Amino acid sequence: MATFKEFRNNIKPNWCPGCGDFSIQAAIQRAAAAVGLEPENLAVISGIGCSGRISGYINAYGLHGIHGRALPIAQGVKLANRDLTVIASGGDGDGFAIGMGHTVHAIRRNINITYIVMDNQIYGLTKGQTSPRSGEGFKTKSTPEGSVESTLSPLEIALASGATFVAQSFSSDLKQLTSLIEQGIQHEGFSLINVFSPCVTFNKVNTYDWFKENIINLETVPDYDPSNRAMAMSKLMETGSMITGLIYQNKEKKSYENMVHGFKEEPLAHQSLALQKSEFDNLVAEFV
Ligand SMILES: Cc1ncc(C[n+]2csc(CCOP(=O)(O)OP(=O)(O)O)c2C)c(N)n1
Ligand code: SF4
Repeated sequence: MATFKEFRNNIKPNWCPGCGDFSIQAAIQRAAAAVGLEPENLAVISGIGCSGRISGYINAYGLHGIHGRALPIAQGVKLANRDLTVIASGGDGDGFAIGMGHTVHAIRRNINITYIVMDNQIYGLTKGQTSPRSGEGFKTKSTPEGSVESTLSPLEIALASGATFVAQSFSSDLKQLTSLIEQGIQHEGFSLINVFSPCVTFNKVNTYDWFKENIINLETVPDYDPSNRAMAMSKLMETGSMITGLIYQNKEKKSYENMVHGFKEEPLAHQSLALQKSEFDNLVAEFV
């Protein structure tokens, strides 16, 4: 059985020292080993951003895709080969700005993949502009007077869109983060895990200390019930989405692959898709 070290490769991440993304890389490697995967069973599909580089830093199948398009690619991979465990990953800009349409529809489609958003509340790669997750009044080069737009609450949107697994964690809490990724992988359906991952270079507001002061771990909330969608929604609204832990899970709903008609047991990736010569000749005959 593979250990987490076997999910490492020899590529040195070029993230800034202290970037929250390092812990997410480690948590994915640990969770993959803990649920018994081998590197050849895992595909990590990412978008574009500092966070998007993660697919190159894990020893598994990987694809560093297009900005905002990690989910369409990841869903395609899973539908073509359901034998693979598929993790999609990217920044809050990637998933909640340009990619938000894909995020909402992937949530309601409920294909069995795990989506890990590395939420630093800023655009890191392009050197520090506001993202939809930036706080109101947040000053950047693109908003020198402070952002006047409302901060997006993607986890509330996820719940309203029929999500079956919603969780949130913090890069500094490797134990909780690893456990949530394990649960996300094992969940049947789409799992969304938003991870507060500080950008130490451009975000001087939402720092490690700021998160430590503002996060409420759901383990400390008496009688919290993650199977209760209304409770999950009200806790998110009450706390400005600052809760961490398993926020909501619906274990009853089947994943897309298990409900859609005509989905064959044999993954598409293993089927013989070549045309017979007679089928090819018939097709050509239609055009000549
Ligand atoms: C279609 C497209 N639009 C814009 C960009 C420029 N761009 C690259 S990364 C990025 C945002 C990065 O922020 P985020 O997704 O939050 O990731 P981070 O770098 O913070 O990890 C943008 C706007 C692009 N590469 N492609
Ligand atoms: S710019 Fe920010 S998000 Fe990008 S690697 Fe550096 S600390 Fe991480």
